[in-house]
Amino acid sequence: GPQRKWWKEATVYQIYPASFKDSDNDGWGDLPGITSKLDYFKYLGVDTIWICPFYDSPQQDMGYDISDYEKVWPRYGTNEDCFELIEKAHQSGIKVVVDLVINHCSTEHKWFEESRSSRTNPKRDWFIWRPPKGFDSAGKPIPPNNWSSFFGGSAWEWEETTQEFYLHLFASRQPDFNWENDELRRNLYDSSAGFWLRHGVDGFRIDTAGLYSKIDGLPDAQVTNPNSEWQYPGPETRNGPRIHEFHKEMRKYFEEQLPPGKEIFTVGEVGNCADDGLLRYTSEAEGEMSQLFNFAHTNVGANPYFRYSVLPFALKDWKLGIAASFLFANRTDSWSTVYLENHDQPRSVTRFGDDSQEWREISAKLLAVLEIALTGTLYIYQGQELGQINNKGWRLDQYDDVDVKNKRAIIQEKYGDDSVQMQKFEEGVALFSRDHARNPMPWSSREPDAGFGPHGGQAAAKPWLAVNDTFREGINVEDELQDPDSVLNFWQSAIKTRKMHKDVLVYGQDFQFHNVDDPKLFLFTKEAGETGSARRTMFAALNFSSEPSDFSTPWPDAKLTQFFGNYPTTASSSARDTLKPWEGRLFFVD
Ligand code: TEU
Repeated sequence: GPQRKWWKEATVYQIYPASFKDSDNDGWGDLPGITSKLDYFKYLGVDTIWICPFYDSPQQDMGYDISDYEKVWPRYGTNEDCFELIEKAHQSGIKVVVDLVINHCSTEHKWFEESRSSRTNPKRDWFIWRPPKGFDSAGKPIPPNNWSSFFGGSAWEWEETTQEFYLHLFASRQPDFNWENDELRRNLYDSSAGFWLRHGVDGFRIDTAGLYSKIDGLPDAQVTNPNSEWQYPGPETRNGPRIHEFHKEMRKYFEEQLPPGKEIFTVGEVGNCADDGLLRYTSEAEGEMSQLFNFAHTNVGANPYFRYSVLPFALKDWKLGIAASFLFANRTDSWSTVYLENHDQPRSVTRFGDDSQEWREISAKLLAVLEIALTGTLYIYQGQELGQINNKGWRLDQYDDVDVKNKRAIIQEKYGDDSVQMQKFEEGVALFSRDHARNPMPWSSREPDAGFGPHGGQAAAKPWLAVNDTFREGINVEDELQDPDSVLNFWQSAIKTRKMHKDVLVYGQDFQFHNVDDPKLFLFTKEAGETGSARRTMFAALNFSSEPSDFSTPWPDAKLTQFFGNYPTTASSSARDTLKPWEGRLFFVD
């Protein structure tokens, strides 16, 4: 089986600093707020935290637009606050992973300010500058190619001063670095990663890890959206010709910074990639990254070219997506991840469970049963452990995300506010907006704004984004701590179970579906150990519907022993039985 490593067994808790805990009453979460909750992580049983970007930034894209890699954004605290957080976390046995955002920086970063100042500046080539293709009849410069930005519109921004465009795959103030430049790469590794490695971090989540090597000549993208002037540059930007070389070089740089004996891990956000590429990125022998996030299962039901157009999907599509996110690593020296939520995804109960009052808790627990049973490093996103759901009934103008704002403006201009297009967009945003994951964390049901800020007589500052109203209906830490049947306490026991049976739950191999076509049931087996007496089989029976469903095991004579589930365990453990609505059970097979 796979080689044992602390970072394979870790349960990682992802923190969105803006929305976790506001310790100084300015309406924004901060690093001291995170430090104040170390006991909460211990209670839940997680052993690693990943903190989204907290570096200096004008916040066009919530800190993914960095103006200084080596400085904490003042609203999040000081560098000393960060060093203290790392030290105290380590004292509590908690590892700290930080975000590495290196496809682009902010236009306010000093390197870009130099680069844009003149065509002959020594840092000109650190970014991707191109002359216009020509000028239109009105004298307007035409971008060098037809690429669209992920956040809408052209991926090129015109600069009057030097009469050239710069490339930005994301927002207009997130210029892409030119990774072809050796000097840029060296400086980038050292500033973005080296600085924090020297201050004791235990790993990196590598942002947009597949996008650094653009294909030569930056050719036009294929037309996938005939309604738009700008096209999504998939093959032109993803997993490009030099990407593996870059990752090897970067990994080598990391190793050089580490004190002897210290082992870090990296998890790359790769999104879309064929299996051989996924293997290469994560193979121990290749020495690139430790593990990656694939989007196969989170992209289900979303149009790959426009995430706010909702597509129908069957349970089978999702099952296959989930398997695609880890099966590539089976019986290899690669490793994978298990996640359903992050700061770019809506709430998993709304998306893959049932967020009605009747089924919310039990379906949230079912998702926990599924996740602890999958092979890979497990990630939980803040609020997921509470069974948080999407914001309900929000108007479009309540969303803060640059992605929603930009695309709304485009639809407004093209079709108007009362158009069918806008109505469809609104429906898509209600399901898929990233802001559903970004509300302040609900700590309490009694305090203003769910206890996000500090208390004790001070008037609470308005949080940067409104809280989700569900904190009044029991979805908050305080109430859930007190309720033994809460989703929070269920997650605590789920994490314990995963650790107790890590041989099969964390490290198990040879995952196999049973009746993969079944529209309600999600049945699979996995194996711990190799062959012979050391081999142990587990069977998972999960009902993704609000009706009771009969299931049978793949083997009529098998004796099953249930070791975990989200309803009280039944005595009967025969090879045929009925699952209650949203019920999940994990068995050993003898
Ligand atoms: O996301 C990169 C990414 O692939 C996004 O296009 C993602 O699919 C999108 O957010 C969905 O709308 C990373 C970060 O996770 C995201 O928060 C940043 O906005 C983005 O990079 C730019 O740094």
